Amino acid sequence: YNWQPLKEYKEILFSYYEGIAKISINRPEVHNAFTPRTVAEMIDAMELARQNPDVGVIILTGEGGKAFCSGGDQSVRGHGGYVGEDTVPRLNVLDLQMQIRRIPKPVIAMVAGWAIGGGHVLHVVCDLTIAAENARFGQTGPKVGSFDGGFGASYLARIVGQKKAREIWYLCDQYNAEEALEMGLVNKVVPLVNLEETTMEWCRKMLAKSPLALRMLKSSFNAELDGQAGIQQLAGDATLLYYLSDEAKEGKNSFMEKRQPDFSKYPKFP
Ligand code: 1HA
Repeated sequence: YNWQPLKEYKEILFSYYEGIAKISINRPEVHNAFTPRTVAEMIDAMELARQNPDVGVIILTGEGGKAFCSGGDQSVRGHGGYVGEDTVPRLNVLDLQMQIRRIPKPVIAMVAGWAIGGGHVLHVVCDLTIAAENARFGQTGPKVGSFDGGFGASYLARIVGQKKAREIWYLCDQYNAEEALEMGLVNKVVPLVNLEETTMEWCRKMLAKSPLALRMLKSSFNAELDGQAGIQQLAGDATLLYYLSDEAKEGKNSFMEKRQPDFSKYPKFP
């Protein structure tokens, strides 16, 4: 695939090919562990992918074939969070998780090798996950002195069930691709050599579908778990659709033309 770079970063790669944006963590020497900078770059790229009208689907992945992401870089973990070049401790990966759920385009995790700790949660919050046969999944929080009780716990439990989610967090075991597939944690398992090809095939299938329908489905799937914020997202999409109607336009036009609106011809559906 002829991936075209969209923007240069230090710790990630961000590229584009035929409607698809790819965000790839580029720290293979530490199994793609993230620093505050890695996350800030991913947040920036994700926002650019959201704003880019040519992008319909986003792939989240890691370079090197040995890891998707091994979570927060423990070597920069300090007092109060992961400490960036500015010496300020941060947990900004939580913002990235929100962004992945909020972006009104499907985000698909392409997982080879380790998806561990905060890196595991990143694939969990993606819409879909395609795993290579060498993929390994797990949480490490209680082992390394951390926990993600947000989406990392509650949304994981929605996916694999309460018992399994508690097992994953309490025992910190690692699970292979087959086990992940069995518990509904991933959508498909393929040989490593076919990982990108299969992911691209899934992306193309989604790109051929109605973008508004996919958008409505994503906000609908999110709505219940996200509570008031989820309803806001779904309602925002309803407003978007309403703005496309002549009925809504009559309201705006009447205001601009300084006259009373005439909604009489619009149907009062049963
Ligand atoms: O929990 C949170 C958060 C919660 C709330 C809010 C925000 C959060 C943000 C983040 C996180 C977390 O991510 S906590 C969990 C952090 N991650 C981990 O505990 C995983 C650490 N890594 C491992 O357990 C293992 O590396 C591994 C099971 C993934 C792979 O083992 P393997 O194949 O034996 O490789 P290993 O030799 O351990 O790793 C290769 C190199 O990568 C090593 O460096 P080297 O000795 O060659 O110099 C290793 O130190 C480095 N590395 C791997 N993972 C990390 C890492 N370096 C820093 N941070 C890492 N996470």
